This record gives sequence, structure tokens and C-alpha cells, in this order.
Amino acid sequence: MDTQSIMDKAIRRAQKENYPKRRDQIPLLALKRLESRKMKLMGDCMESDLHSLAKTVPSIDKLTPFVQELLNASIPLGQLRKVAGHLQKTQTLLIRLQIQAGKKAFHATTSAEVRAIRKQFTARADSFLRNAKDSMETVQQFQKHFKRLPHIEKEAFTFVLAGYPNTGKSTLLNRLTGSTPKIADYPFTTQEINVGKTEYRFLPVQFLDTPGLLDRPLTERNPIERKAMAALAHTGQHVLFVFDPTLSCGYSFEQQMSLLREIRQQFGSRPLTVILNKTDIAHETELRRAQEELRAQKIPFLTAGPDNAEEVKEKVLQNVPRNFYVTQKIPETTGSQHSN
Ligand SMILES: Nc1nc2c(ncn2[C@@H]2O[C@H](COP(=O)(O)OP(=O)(O)OP(=O)(O)O)[C@@H](O)[C@H]2O)c(=O)[nH]1
Ligand SMILES: [Mg+2]
Repeated sequence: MDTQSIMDKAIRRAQKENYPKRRDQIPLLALKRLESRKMKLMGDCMESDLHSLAKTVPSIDKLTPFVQELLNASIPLGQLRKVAGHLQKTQTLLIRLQIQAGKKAFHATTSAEVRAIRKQFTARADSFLRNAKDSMETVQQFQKHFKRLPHIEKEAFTFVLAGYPNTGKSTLLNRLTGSTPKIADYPFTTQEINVGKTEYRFLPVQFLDTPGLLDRPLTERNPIERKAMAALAHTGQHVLFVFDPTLSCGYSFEQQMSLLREIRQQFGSRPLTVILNKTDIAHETELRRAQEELRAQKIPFLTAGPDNAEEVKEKVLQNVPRNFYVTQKIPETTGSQHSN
């Protein structure tokens, strides 16, 4: 829906309107009634299109902090509030314009004047719509992002996969849950949060695959990285840090270790397991180096590759506490996907 299509639709709606069957009115009065009716129909039509667009911006404050942060990474929510306000203001202007034009038409003394009033009305309504063009586009972009929000189950125990780009997080999600996120040999393949679901002891467990993170301050992080940070900050009971000891991801041992340190510092209240990935192509020395470092730091780890997916899954799932579903009070932020 763009400004042109809204206007075209309103004009088509007005064109359907014709003189009433009763033709006992004097022609000028009939014309005034007809043109006023056309303007009302056009105004209502435009106003209702704007309304249906603006109402898709839900009350932002009711969204969970996680959803707010995810959306904010794509479209600043402050801007979205302004834009929704602008659309509402345009609706009010259209209604006012239509009332004023109706009054003017009523007081007109010639047919030509009545027709001119409707032309003016159409031109001014068109300019209001054009002014709202950017706001409409922003809302439409927002709708797209909103639709792409991850469908997170509140009740499920949640593992969050994090790590440098290209380390194999999405591949691991596929191995753990069978879900099929996009996997590719370049960084930032994953741009949204992917969710994979499975069961453990007949209870729901989910894994969130996040976009890759670089080791740098939050203020320097790009919007895609900020989604991963939002997932770590607001969701999940256990972090799986995916580490590529082969460095084929394109990032150094030190860079990955430094990110691991930062995540432990920032989100240390939650248990964390390192997944040493790509063991099928890792040299023994590469693996040993990572394992020794992790042992020295007393960080639990698992080694993973294409050949031991089932074993890794079993070991990862053993981290779900037996009493989680009985005693765990699910935090509000564990993330309904949209609101609550
Ligand atoms: N040999 C080998 N390659 C792997 C393994 N896991 C992932 N890869 C490859 O590593 C590359 C990156 O994999 P992804 O799963 O897309 O990595 P990611 O961490 O999700 O990447 P981003 O979404 O960009 O952060 C792909 O070419 C995968 O095929 C593994 O265990 N062994
Ligand atoms: Mg990925």
C-alpha cells in the first residue's frame, strides 16, 4: 500500500457514487449533495487505509524487553513512535479537510464552484498523503521485521548459541534440532534469531541460533550483532558458546577467547558450555590448545563435528535441570515473541 494506491482507491470509490434516483431536487443542490458525498467517501477511504496501517504498530511499551530490543536494532523505536503519531495526525487532518470542504460546498453558489471545491479537496488530500509517505514506508518496514520475530516458547528450557561469525552456530542448530537455517561460508549469514525446537524427557527444549558477534564494545556493534546481544541479555537459561579451533571462520584464537571472556563477564549468571566445533577438520594441536585454555579457565566444553551430532545433543541436553519445569518460575523476559 503506497500513497498513490490509497488515492487511486479513494477516487475509484468516489466515482461509483452517482446522483440519487430521486431527481426532484434542483440541480445545484443535487450536485452539492453528490460532491459532498464523494468527498466524504474519499476521506473515509483514505482515513481507514491509514488507520489500518497505523494500528499495526502495537503498543510498543507492552512488548517484552527482548522484542523491543530486537525491533530497536532494526528500526529505532523512538522513530516508530513518531511515525505512528504522524499517521494519526494525517488521519485527523483528512477528516478535518473533508468536513471543511463539505461546508464550503454547501455554501457554494454555482456548480463550477462546487466542482472546484472537490478538486481542491482532492489536491490537498493528495498532498497530506504524500507528506505521510516516509512514515508509511517506515511502518511497512516495521511490519516486515515484526513478522520475522522469532517464535519463542515461554515454557521451554532455552539454550542460546553464541559466538563469532562463521564458527558453525547455525550448523549446530541444524544438528541439534533438525531445523534448517541458512548456512554459508561467510560471516553474518544469520541476520535474525533462528529457533530450533526439540524435546528432552518429553518436555520442550529450544535453541536460539543468533547472529555472529565480534569482540567489540556494544556501542560499536552493528544492528545484526545487537540482536544476538538482546537474545543473550533477555532469553535463555544456558549459553552454548561456539568456538572454531581451526580458525577457518576467519577469526583468531585470541579474538574468540576474548569474546568468550566478555560474554562470561556480562552474562555470567547463566551456565555456559563451549562447543569446540569443526573437529572433523581440526588438527590435534589446534584442539589441544583450545582444550588446555578452557581447562585452565575451568570452562566446561564439548567437542563437536558432523560425526558426533547425537552424542553432542545428548550431552547438551543433560544440562537441562531435572526440576526446571517443576520449580522454575519462567522470567517474564524469557520471551513471548510479540507481547505480553
Ligand atoms: N568441516 C566443518 N565445517 C563446518 C562445521 N560446522 C560448520 N561448518 C562450516 O562453517 C561455515 C559456517 O557455518 P554456519 O553454520 O553458517 O556458521 P555460523 O556461525 O552460523 O555463521 P554466521 O551465521 O555467519 O554467524 C559453513 O561453511 C559450514 O559448512 C563442522 O563441524 N565441520
Ligand atoms: Mg548462522
